[in-house]
Amino acid sequence: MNYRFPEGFTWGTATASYQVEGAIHEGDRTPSIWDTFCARPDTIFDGSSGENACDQYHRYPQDISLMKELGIGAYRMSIAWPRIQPTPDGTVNAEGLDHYRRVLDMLRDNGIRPVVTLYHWDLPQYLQDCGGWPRRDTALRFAEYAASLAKAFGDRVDTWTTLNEPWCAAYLGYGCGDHAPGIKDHAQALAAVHHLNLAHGLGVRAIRAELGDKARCSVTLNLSVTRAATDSKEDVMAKKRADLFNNEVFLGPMLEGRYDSELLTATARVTDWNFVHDGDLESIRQPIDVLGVNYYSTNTVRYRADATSIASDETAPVATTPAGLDVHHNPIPAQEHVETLPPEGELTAMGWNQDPQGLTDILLELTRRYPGLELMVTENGSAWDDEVSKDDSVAGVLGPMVADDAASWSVVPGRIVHDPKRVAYLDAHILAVARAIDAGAKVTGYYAWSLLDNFEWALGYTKRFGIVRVDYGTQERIWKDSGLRYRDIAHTNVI
Ligand code: GCO
Repeated sequence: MNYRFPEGFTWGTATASYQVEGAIHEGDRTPSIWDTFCARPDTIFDGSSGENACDQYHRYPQDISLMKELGIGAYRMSIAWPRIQPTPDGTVNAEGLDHYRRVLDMLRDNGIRPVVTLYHWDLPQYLQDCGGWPRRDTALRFAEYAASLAKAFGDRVDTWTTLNEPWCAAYLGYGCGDHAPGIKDHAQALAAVHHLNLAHGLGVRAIRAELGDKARCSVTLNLSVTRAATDSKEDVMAKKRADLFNNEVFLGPMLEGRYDSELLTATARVTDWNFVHDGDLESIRQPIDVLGVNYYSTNTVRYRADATSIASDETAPVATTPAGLDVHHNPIPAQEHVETLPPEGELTAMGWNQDPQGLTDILLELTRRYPGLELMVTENGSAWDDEVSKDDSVAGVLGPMVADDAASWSVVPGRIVHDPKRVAYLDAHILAVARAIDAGAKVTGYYAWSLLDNFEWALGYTKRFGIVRVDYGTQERIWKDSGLRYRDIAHTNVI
């Protein structure tokens, strides 16, 4: 390995509000659908919630000094909608804005550009009470929310990302119910898909209406990389069907202003798509400056002939991303003939395969389809069962003194997690980005998921993705080898 990334390539880390902030009762924040969902029995594997998470709401000064130590150029964070508009009338909450203004300013003061996601799944509960994403009004409310942020923050934000992974918000939230708000209804899931697409378009428009064309706008998709088990006509058809509902249903409207007609015919028994109004596709297709790609693993599928015995509403648990989908409880409609094969090779703690080539492939595929489109890898990382070792030679990172908090360490000294598998995953995937750039993809940034171990949605705190460990008892941050490795890469720009 000895690849030097282009001058100006951005090394970043990513988190999301509900996964790291905690402080759910502070600053006049009201509940999001995730607070409600976590409070229901048997929704979260370890019975936990984002109530405390990594306490970044209070500890952001320490976390920013940690990022500075890492040498990263950008922080991909998200804003909690119920901190900004806590009440159904949509009044903008000054305390919510002030909190994020302080975070954004401190990032800037430390030379770290904020890449801000407006929606990383924490929908205000009051909007779900009116129907949530299956209801058109939620998209209109999102545009108002986006406008209020653009007005308040202006050029404090480097890149505006409307949505994170609408795939998960729609299909896991409304299709199989593994995520908030926990609804199992394919018709609602498809309506949610469309209204999330609409929210993206209206959101970009609202941001540009406030800030003009100089506002750098994006959206982050978790595009699936699905391979056909063989090149038989049937298996290739199964792959196409998976691609249609995983990828095309977002790329089509957002980048090309259209829904593939097969989406409609394949779901005729589920919905008539009457939620798509005249002019919607025009609204959705807004020019974006950069597309965010989240990538973890790949799927292999084959054609399944006998679909008759498969009930679409069975309730066996499934993995929380496209990897490892179980057709018996598929969050996505019209997949009866698509069988996902068990993943192969050494699996991560999530049960996902490791396939760095898939990252090169998706970046090049996007480049082929949308020549010149700027791309950034907005999430990539892996969960492993980490263990902490004592090591007196490990230096800490001192953060700013915080008056009422004795713990001013950003990272404590004397302890470390040796995580060779996460290091190997990181290296292999960064190299995969390098290969894509070499082959012509315009990739301008890579954001490691995640800066910190955090609340992994339905899996609670049982899966650790951080390049820095969090001790949830004390909120101490502890180095991992992967964090130190990433620090080298960010400082040298070389893999
Ligand atoms: C995701 C989310 C992250 C997850 C990560 C690991 O986009 O699914 O953006 O919040 O924690 O992907 O599963």
